[in-house]
Amino acid sequence: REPAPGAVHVPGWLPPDEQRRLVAACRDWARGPVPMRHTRLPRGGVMSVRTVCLGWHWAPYRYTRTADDAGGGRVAELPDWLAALGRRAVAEAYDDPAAGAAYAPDTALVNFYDAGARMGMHQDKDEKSDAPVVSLSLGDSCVFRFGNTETRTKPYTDVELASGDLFVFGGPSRFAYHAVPRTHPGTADPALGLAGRLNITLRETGLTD
Ligand code: MD3
Ligand code: FE
Repeated sequence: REPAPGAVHVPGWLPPDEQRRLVAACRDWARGPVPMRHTRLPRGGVMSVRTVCLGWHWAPYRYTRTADDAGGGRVAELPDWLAALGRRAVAEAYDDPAAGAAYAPDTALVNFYDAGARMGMHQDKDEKSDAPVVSLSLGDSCVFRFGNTETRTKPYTDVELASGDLFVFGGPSRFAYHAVPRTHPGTADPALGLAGRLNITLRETGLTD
């Protein structure tokens, strides 16, 4: 399903056993070295979502290797198996093995949504690369709002994202505005053992040390 050029939604892409493996990995990453926490915004706000980063730390609005707000620790490495999962995601979403092979994500942002958490309309433009963003959803389903590249308002389309869904945003969709206006608490499969929603995004920062 392609709601816009370059934006491909693959419902149920991750089988249940791989979802459980990813949830377990997220639990591990949430413990540190830089713990999962609410991101503080430069103008004084605090995001309702909690985030842990791998590879590079996203501090609004740039990427660093260390997190100044969490004891100055260096974030954990991005595991090779997760980058490989991203390559497989791009290859399969675009049905293009070459696009998959060329994908070299160097950072992952893991977002956790409790029942009240949401994310306002924004663009992801802190990366110095136009490589696709890969999104994997786990746990509670949510409303994902996919907008346009010009404004943070209409036209947009609302898409339901459920556990195991893959979304790849590349090409003309890479810099589109998007948001998570709400989740649907309690909709996760109890067998997943996750109360809330996790989203993993893989990106290329375009940075080198
Ligand atoms: C479309 N996360 O971390 S994932 C984010 O579900 C973020 O946690 C949301 O937006 C979440 O920045 C949405 C889907 C997503 C991610 C990146 C995109 C959609 C995108 C970049 C460009 C266009
Ligand atoms: Fe985003």
